Amino acid sequence: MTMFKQNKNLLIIGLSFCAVLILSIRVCFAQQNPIITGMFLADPSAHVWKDGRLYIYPSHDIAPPRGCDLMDKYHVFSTDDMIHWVDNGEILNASQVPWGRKEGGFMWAPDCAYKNGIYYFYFPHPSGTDWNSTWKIGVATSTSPDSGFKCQGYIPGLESLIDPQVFQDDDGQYYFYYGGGGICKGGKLKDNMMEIDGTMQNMVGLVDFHEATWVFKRNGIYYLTYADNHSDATGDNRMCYAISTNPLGPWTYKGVYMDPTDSYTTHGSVVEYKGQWYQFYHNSSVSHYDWLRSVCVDKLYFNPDGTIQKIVQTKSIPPADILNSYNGDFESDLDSWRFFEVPDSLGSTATVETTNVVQGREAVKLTFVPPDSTLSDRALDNWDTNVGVNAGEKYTASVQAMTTTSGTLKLSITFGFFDNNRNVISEITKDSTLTSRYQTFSVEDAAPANASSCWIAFRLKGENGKLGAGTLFLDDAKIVGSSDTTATGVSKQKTELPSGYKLEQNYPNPFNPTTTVSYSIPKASFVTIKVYDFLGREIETLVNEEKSAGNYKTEFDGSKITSGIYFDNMKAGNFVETKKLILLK
Ligand code: FUB
Repeated sequence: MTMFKQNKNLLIIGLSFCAVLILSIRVCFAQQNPIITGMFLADPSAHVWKDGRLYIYPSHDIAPPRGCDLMDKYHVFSTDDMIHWVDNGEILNASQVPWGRKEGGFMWAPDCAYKNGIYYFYFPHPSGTDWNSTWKIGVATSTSPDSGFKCQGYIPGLESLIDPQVFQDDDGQYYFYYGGGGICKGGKLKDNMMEIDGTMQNMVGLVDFHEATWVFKRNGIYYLTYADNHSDATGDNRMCYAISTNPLGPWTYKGVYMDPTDSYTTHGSVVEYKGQWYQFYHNSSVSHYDWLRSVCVDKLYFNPDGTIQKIVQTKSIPPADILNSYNGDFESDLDSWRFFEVPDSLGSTATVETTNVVQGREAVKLTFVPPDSTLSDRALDNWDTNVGVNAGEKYTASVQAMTTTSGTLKLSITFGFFDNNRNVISEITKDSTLTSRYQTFSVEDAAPANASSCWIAFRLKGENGKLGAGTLFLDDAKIVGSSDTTATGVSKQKTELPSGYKLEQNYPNPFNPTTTVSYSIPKASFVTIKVYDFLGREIETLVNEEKSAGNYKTEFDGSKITSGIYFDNMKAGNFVETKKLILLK
């Protein structure tokens, strides 16, 4: 939020598969950051509930990344191994808050507490158009940690502050903390968990407090962690902490224990799970925007005297894996792609992040800094490909594309034809505005009389002065001919639509290491296909997007997991189907 920079004192301020145990499977994935890349999330509050799972309650960043005003919902995620994370779905939306500001948005850092069979979800949300002076701390309750939350109202009598947190002491007493813009307060919660017992007190002894209060207890010591006021040279927040022998202080400042990430804000939670302490936090390593953040976790260690060791922020997930989490494989009917670096003389840089596009294994990510408003030889092009065409026939060149900077960038597709001597005899270019979801973009053209082959190129276009950088994700590129007598390398156009939903048995099966999953949908639907191991742990999302009616296929790559039985599960509307996959190495 630029407003943060302008005034520090502003108030910021399973699936249950009944599978018979046939083979012993060990999943070999290692934890990498960010832990969730399919959506932008920040401010993770972590808790271990009575079912033995660890849950995080983050806030949800929304594109375009102009600040925190668009944040309008909360999702819950959970794990039982710190590696496989399940999105348990949306639990609350700004539109469901009866007393909330009419414009919505501003669903900032939340927390959750459990007492006597009820989960209490605390969230900061303004009650008026003047958001900065009308914050309230809402309370929604449910009997489940990840669904069924209903707004009950807000905690009465509080100041307009943010970032609520609830801590339960060993004697069962619950404490409520919140704060921002230099003020941090705490107090006891009444038995009803929705009112303060007595008065809120200033948390005395904190140094350079900014926001993001989190209190926990270890070996009789109370710890209060928080974000400081951007005092690092980069201007980004650091995580600090203070300790006390009393849950409401006074506190003794102990210093910075986490350096800034690559994001302007920092906000985290500390939790012990299965004998290991963890620090949850966010960074901007996927988007490179301060306000499109991603949730991370790292181990937290204590010295013998109880002080906290500096958090080592593990490296971000490799680009190829980020690409997989967006949309799976690059199913191109084309081959022999080549890439262009933007010449330095233009003052721009472009990078292509993919392991092996030529063999069609990954989606393609192009990053441009800054985006260029002109068309020239950059981006992704398969100029070298000799996709044969029939003179006079109509062809459709298409690709699925998305950007994380919705609405401000354009995808430019150029589709052209060569003659026998590889002279360009025609080309057309179409620009379309990109969104943060994959959409299919296409260009149609008829092959001229002397055409012998065609090519397609994709470029990212920005509007100069509007944005400093951009990222383009591409998947599923095709050139499709309109007749049945298509030439080499060009697919036939399909006209028959499926009559029902169907998830086909994968082929081959058993497989090693890749297999193709085919599916059909009779009408436009949001389709999710996920792969699970036989204990119901999610291994990979193959499809998670709106699809138009048609027959599709996607590939599952088992090269990173061990032999065994897995399941792919498809959901589309009310349709659900599961098939068994056997990986034999
Ligand atoms: O995510 C919105 C706000 O940014 C949080 O409430 C603050 O802690 C900061 O992370």
